Amino acid sequence: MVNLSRRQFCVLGTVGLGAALLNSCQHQSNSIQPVASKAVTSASRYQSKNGLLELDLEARESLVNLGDRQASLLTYNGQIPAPRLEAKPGDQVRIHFTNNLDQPTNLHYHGLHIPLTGKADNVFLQITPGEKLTYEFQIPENHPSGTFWYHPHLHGLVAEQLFGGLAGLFIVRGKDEEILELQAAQEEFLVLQDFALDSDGKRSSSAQMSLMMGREGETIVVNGQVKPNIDLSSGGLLRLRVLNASPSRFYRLSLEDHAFYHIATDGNNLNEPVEVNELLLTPGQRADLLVKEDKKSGQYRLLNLPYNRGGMGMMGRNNRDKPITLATINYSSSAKSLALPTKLNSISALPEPQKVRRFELNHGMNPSVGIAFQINGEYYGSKDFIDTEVQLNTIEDWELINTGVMDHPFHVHGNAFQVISRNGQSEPLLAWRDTVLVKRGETVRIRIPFKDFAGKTVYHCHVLDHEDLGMMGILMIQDKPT
Ligand SMILES: [Cu+2]
Repeated sequence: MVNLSRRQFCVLGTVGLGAALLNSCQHQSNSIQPVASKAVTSASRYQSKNGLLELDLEARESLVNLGDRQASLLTYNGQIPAPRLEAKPGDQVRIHFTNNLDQPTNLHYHGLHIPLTGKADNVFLQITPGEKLTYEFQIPENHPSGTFWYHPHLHGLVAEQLFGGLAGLFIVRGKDEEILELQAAQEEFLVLQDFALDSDGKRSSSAQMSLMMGREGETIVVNGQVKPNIDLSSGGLLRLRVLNASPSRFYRLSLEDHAFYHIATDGNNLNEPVEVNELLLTPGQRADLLVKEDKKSGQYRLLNLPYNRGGMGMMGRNNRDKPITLATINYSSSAKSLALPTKLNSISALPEPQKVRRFELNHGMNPSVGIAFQINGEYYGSKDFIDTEVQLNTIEDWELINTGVMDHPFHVHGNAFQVISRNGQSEPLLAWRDTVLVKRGETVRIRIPFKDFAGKTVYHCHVLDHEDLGMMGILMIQDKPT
């Protein structure tokens, strides 16, 4: 890796990082003072040690450098993106969390298969301003290796807090990552976020119309940088681990003159690499992509291609009508040619479900806020009972029917699922996902095994304004028949 600033090095630090340098990056982040007057942009990573991942995490407003300007954003530990957390299956996780925002918040561990109750992945917790809470949970021994993330999930404030910047990666590194070809690849993490800022670098408030569509900002950043250059040290194989941490913006990714080899959907490896020319990443989703550095030396733009996610009459708009450069990847070709992995996982299709349910996604009216986004005609909070009750250790098919005019990426907390069909056509790709796009007019059937953890959680649209405006339901996983 060449031409990287110290900050980039900390952000992009890879397998080869020396312990001393890593400590230096962590020390740098720990030493940041909790004041909004100081510009800080460093991002760090925390790794588990002797089976424990322990850190202090503080949510607060901070000044950060975005490209050539300063912005006042909501951060964890003053950083955009938030520190990258890395743990192994079986590890204990202890996060000493402090809320120094001026509004309540909490933490959701998106995609992790961990307890849904207590001080774990419990979205019903509410941490008021000034309050501290220690999150503590164990990552199961048999947890898949993969790309997960953490962000706030307090209903009504989720979009605003994500759009403020609160998001970070949570990487699980287990045995299924010990694939020689992957270990030989150069690993880079790309956290995609967008912000709406005024001329003073303050966060602009969103108009009601844009909340209906889901808010998007004109400033797009990759790892907190505007159009960064990613310099690769030598020709070979590049592994891009991409997170869409935007509250609403879709990213239709492509790399000039290169194909992607898609190796993981959300938090799980595919069985083998799948060659694609582009990849659509909706809010909440992650993708792991290999790129062969086999073209001539040069600069290749990572692009966000146009995508129309629908709209409501006059409010509708296509988000962008021409490609946008997200980052530029630079490499010098060499004689070195690294092989692609051939086998990455051994996913088998789930057995037939015990139950089938239907969920219709659309919008309607809520007397108190106007337009509400709904699941089966109900908006979140319109009643105080459980929307969906399932039994632990059963498998269900959920038919997700989008009868509205906008696309909705659907996320289920706690348990990954397989997509069975779209509009009645079998899904060709056998994969685990935790967030799936249901395009307007589309019916997507997913199959979910409810495993290991009973308790109350949620499912919702991951266009987070839609979630905040009601497109969420409560899921109760019962551990014995009632
Ligand atoms: Cu939606």
